[in-house]
Amino acid sequence: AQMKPEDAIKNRQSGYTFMAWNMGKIKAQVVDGTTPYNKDQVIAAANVIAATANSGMGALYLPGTDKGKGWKDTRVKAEFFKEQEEVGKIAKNFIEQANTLQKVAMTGDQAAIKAQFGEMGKACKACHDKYRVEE
Ligand code: ASC
Repeated sequence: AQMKPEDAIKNRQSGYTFMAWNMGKIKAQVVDGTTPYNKDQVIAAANVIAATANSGMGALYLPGTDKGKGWKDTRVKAEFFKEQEEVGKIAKNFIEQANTLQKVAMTGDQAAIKAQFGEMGKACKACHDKYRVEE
């Protein structure tokens, strides 16, 4: 049974929201220093991001999920569905960067985690710049 378009949209948005919350934890601990660094918490956050990135979210971009009930329901541009090759490259890079962050998190090297977090952020931004409707 095919998922309803609105459920696919909800699922993918949940994935991005949960990743963003976990990115925020890493940012606070290793980039901004507003929260004390806790190795286990950063590993846990990196694990969530990597697991979500590897979960096959591409399957949630079903036909009919380009507009939902209107732009208020999804911010993905129509081009995303037409540029499969470019989207695939961006997604693959994001997955690689998330997997690398997970490995680096386990070392506990805060400078290296910060650098890799930045690299992963660039991968997030690559998709936003091309395919996210700005509010
Ligand atoms: C985050 C978040 C994003 C990315 C992006 C990186 O924490 O919510 O969408 O990082 O800002 O450029």
